[in-house]
Amino acid sequence: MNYYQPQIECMPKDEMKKHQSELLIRQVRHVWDNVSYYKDKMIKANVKPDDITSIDDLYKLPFVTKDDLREAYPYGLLGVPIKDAVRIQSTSGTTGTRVVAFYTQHDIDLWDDCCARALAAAGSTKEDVVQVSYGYGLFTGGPGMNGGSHKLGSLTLPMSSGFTERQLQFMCDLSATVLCCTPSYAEYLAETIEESGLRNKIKLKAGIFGAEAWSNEMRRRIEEKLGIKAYDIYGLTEITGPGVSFECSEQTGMHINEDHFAAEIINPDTGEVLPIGSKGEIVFTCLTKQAFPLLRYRTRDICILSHNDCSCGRTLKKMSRLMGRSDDMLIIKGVNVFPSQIETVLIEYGLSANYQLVIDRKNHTDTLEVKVELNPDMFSDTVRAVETRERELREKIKNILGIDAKVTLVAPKAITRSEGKAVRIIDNREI
Ligand code: DLL
Repeated sequence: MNYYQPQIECMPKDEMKKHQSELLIRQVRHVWDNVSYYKDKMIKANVKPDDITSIDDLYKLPFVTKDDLREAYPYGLLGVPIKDAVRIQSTSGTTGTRVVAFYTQHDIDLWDDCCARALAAAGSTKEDVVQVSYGYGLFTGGPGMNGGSHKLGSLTLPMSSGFTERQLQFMCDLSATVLCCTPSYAEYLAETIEESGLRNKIKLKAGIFGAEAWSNEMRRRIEEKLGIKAYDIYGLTEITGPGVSFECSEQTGMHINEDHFAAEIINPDTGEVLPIGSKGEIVFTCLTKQAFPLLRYRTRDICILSHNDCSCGRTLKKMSRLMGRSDDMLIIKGVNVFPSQIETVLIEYGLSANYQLVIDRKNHTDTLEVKVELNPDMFSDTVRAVETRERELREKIKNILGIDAKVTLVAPKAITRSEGKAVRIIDNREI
């Protein structure tokens, strides 16, 4: 059995719009009646539930931001009585703010559905053995993909992250066919499999990797090393967890589960809604969630939305790979630096995505060191050749970002691998 739901995933675009409109009208009423924090925001913005008559009216509603979550912590945005909520999930967030999201059983059922669709789009069926190596517990990765895999009817291995030796033992012994984890952990597992000569013992055919930024080059490397097709999956705790959007076989962006989440792209500086195809911050509205029904949540994630025909037949809008965050901008020596800009320089130069940006402040001046691993085939280079590469990279970074960074090429695997999300920025400045 396959969990593909063509009646929703391939719904004609105008029908989906009508469906979203009905859901939004109901959801705004639910929030107005049950979330006084948001009702106050609506009153301040001079909007009433009756002003929302279709999905085209979404722009009239006020945004919810991380600051709102902080202010309303812990129960201020809860949309149901505590007795009706059955679960929390949480994240520390990139800025250290704790986010606590709530779920009713209905919310968990729809979340499982979203993750099951993601697994099905990657070719999984009930015949598969799905190894879930995202963290379990407060992090949404493990519980989300676990629920999706159950819904699909697949045999599920709830491994959580870490304990790499045990991961590989189960992967081989139980013939896992689908792997779910962060792309950086997938790459680490792939390297370990290669080194331990286990390649012909693994039966993986697909991987569903998300929760952090990764590039197409990294995808190719993982696919090659593991002999699989690697799919991207996106989501965030505030909105539900993994499964907000997922890739299909075309691998040209992630289809959004639009029957549960309405997406908009805005200018992150002005909040203005931008036309489809523009690059900007993606904003989500939960159309069906009961316990944590965020409306117009500003994700800070930068991407592009598209609504072209897809060869897989799905009509759901797609979001591109993330192109950075509007809040991960570093200010180094007064210059705005996005880590993704540096990553692009490194990858275009043919290096791996295993890098770290180390920022220090000495004598009131910021310094940036870019540490990046050499590819194994470059490792035998002479010291002189390595120095030349470092100099070339330094120039490229200076040309693109306008700042002088020390570039240090280190041995393959010298940068500590993470079992969850990769740690790319070490900011030692005391500000
Ligand atoms: O990372 C949920 C998740 C788990 C998604 C497993 C996919 C797989 P949070 O910890 O709340 O939730 O972090 C959410 O992670 O706003 C993005 O900045 C980033 N992120 C998530 N998926 C991707 C992705 C989970 N596919 C934050 N590519 C989001 C790039 C991603 N960044």
